[in-house]
Amino acid sequence: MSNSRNLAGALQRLLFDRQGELTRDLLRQPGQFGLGQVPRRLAPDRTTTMTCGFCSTGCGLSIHLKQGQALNLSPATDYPVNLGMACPKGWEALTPLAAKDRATAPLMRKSRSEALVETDWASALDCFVQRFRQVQERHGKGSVAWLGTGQITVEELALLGAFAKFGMGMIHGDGNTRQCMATSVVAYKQSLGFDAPPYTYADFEQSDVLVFVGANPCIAHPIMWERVCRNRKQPKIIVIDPRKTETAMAATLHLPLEPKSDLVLFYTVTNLLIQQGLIDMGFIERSVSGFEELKAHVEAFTLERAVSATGLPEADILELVSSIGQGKAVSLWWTMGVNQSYEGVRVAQSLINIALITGNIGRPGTGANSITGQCNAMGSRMFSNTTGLFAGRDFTNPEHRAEIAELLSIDLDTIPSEPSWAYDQIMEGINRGQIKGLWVVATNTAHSWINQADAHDLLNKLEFLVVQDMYASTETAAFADLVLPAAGWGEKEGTFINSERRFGLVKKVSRAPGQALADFSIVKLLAEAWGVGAMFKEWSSPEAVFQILKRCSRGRPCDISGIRDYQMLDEMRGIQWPLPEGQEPLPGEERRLFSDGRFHHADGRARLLFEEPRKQPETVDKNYPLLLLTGRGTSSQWHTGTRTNKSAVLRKLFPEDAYVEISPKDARDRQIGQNEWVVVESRRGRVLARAFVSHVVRPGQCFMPMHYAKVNQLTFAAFDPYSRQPSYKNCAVRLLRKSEVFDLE
Ligand SMILES: Nc1nc2c(c(=O)[nH]1)N[C@H]1C(S)=C(S)[C@@H](COP(=O)(O)OP(=O)(O)OC[C@H]3O[C@@H](n4cnc5c(=O)[nH]c(N)nc54)[C@H](O)[C@@H]3O)O[C@H]1N2
Ligand SMILES: Nc1nc2c(c(=O)[nH]1)N[C@H]1C(S)=C(S)[C@@H](COP(=O)(O)OP(=O)(O)OC[C@H]3O[C@@H](n4cnc5c(=O)[nH]c(N)nc54)[C@H](O)[C@@H]3O)O[C@H]1N2
Ligand code: SF4
Ligand SMILES: [Mo]
Repeated sequence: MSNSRNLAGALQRLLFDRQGELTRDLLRQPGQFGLGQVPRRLAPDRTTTMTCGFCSTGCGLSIHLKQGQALNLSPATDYPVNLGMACPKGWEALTPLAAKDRATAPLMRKSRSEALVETDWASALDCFVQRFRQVQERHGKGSVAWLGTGQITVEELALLGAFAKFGMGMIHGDGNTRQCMATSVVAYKQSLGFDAPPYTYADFEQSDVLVFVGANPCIAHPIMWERVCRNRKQPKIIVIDPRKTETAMAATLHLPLEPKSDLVLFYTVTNLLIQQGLIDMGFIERSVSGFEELKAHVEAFTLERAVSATGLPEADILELVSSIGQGKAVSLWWTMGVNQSYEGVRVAQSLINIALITGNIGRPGTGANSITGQCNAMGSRMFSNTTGLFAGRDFTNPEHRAEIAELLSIDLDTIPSEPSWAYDQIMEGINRGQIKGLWVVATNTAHSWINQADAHDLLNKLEFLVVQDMYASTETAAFADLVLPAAGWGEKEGTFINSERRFGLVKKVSRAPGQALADFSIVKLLAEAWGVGAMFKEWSSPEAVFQILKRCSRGRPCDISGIRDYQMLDEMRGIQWPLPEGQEPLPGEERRLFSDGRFHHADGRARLLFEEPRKQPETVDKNYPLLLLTGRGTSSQWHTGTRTNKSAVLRKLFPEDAYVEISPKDARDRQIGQNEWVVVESRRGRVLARAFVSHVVRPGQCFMPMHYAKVNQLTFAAFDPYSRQPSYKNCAVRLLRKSEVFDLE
């Protein structure tokens, strides 16, 4: 093996860190690894608290250990996020670790026509290096790209991003956070000067008016919703969602607007707030720029126009205006109903504008607040080295590149001067033959990417595809030439950043099965095998990387130089960024941003940004008369189901078969009965689902949860032009009774 000397060196060094011990043993005796070893940091029988590995709420879970191994868990009562609560996924977080289909050894195939066969790590590393090098030699360094995630630790993301770009010479890498948070990132950057969600969860309890736009926290962020329920001010809760979701049912006012009419609605609200003098001129003069331009822009958005575009009653729109205008502490929250749209950035900014002109930012109970999705999407936004350079820097900025070269002691030339392509551009690059090799880490592209008919063809077009996952059974692994078995949450150490910017610790409380390794160890070994181990000498353990990232963050808005180490994070029950050196946090404290009315643009002012609404990319017509919305179905299902489908308890809490919510009227018109199998068809594909007839959706619309594999065979690939986030929430479909369709496979 050509890199054997380097690898031997890596093994020696890895000997000294916890994950390294595991790695070394594995390479000597593939398949021989047992469960005997106790993680060093933990005393054998006790309870330890760590952050949940599903959603971005970032609840603290107390893991009860026996001989150092997790036995079971309960929600931590002293964690400032969840205060003793957890949703079903949190309670069941340990179960997927023991699933039968865990990837326990690397798998490799020589050609696409052959099956994947088990191999050892040494051969797998060699294969990775040889095949990607071949692709780069033939097609250039930039012909290999990676797709990452918001579900591995900050330290793993940073190491992966540094190795891929500075070590392997890749230019393009992106992550599933593009499907999810790109819109918020761009909206905040343009408006506030930095990707800085300003809130803390205490704001849920301190608002007197909460407006949720395209967000269903009862299902997607249940513990955030519990925090809303703890609000003692009898707040007004306004939910703006085409569907009467669980959250809408619990609201004081539900505005079931026509899908994608949000921009017209919020420009109208802005216009009426200005006309009625319900704005904070003092704050605008001190802290905001672009007010006169915004005022002129929204004049055309009259109440009549909003009624016609949204289908909402005039009185409800006026109530929304007066609630926002007269509320003392108003908070505006949004999630995927805003972000996953062809004009998501401008919709998010229309909410930021409203918060700014009414002075609802920087005070308790206020804010223009994007709720994040995955456990570490916020880490991916700041430290994945994909679109942005470490700690919110730009690849195109020569000063930023020079700073990072110095901070990491690497050659300036290794840092690309162009930003990565976005996910869709990488997919398009595969289509054009510019991307020939792809490394997919902790995301399930073949299920979750928009318009699967294309996505599957594209994965097949690649010369070499590596999938690094906890399970070898994912839809994406089925396309892979090489599968690298990864440890999961609970089997490794590091940090996640939650929605309110809180770093929380993840600990190793369970042994990964077979030869599975932490993503951190896998990337370290790959760096050694690639011949760039020296570049990552200082990156010796997750905690060492945390120290490097502290250095990179110093002086930036996300400065964490005041967090001493993991122990401090543990003792403080997580710490929110920023925490510059010299600032001492109080245990369990909650901090929000912008209390001084200064933003991150050079002039300290926030910008009001706006644009004419765009046309929907695919509208309904005679042939495809229903608008399909997609999203989260139940609080016990997580995305593509690789983890939650493994729990018998969770499986009891969600329907086994794919289903489509349709209105009683549409069911009647088509003579479709409750629970009947129907065919949902778009211009791109056909999917079987059970009809769930319910008043949750309005006539003319239907809804499918994203957790069932075929949903994205229907979706239409349209993107926001600024964030390049996919517009998952609108495409045209028709519904047929199964008996009307004969040629289904
Ligand atoms: N149980 C569970 N929880 C999760 C996840 C999970 O898979 N399962 N995933 C996590 C992740 S990564 C994310 S990103 C979040 C997502 O969390 P949410 O965004 O809250 O969930 P979604 O169901 O995707 O979308 C929210 C709502 O947007 C509405 N919507 C659709 N179109 C429009 C529109 O045009 N305008 C408006 N105003 N609303 C619209 C939909 O009807 C839907 O109810 O959830 C996180 N939490
Ligand atoms: N139609 C439609 N499609 C959507 C959405 C929608 O609303 N509608 N929502 C989009 C959104 S917001 C998101 S975030 C995406 C999510 O889409 P994905 O990221 O594809 O979904 P997951 O099922 O979370 O995939 C994570 C993968 O990582 C693996 N994994 C988990 N932990 C680890 C680990 O520690 N290491 C490694 N190496 N692997 C690990 C899991 O087994 C799984 O295969 O879906 C998007 N797709
Ligand atoms: S709300 Fe999110 S973080 Fe909390 S237990 Fe549930 S999945 Fe985990
Ligand atoms: Mo997401």
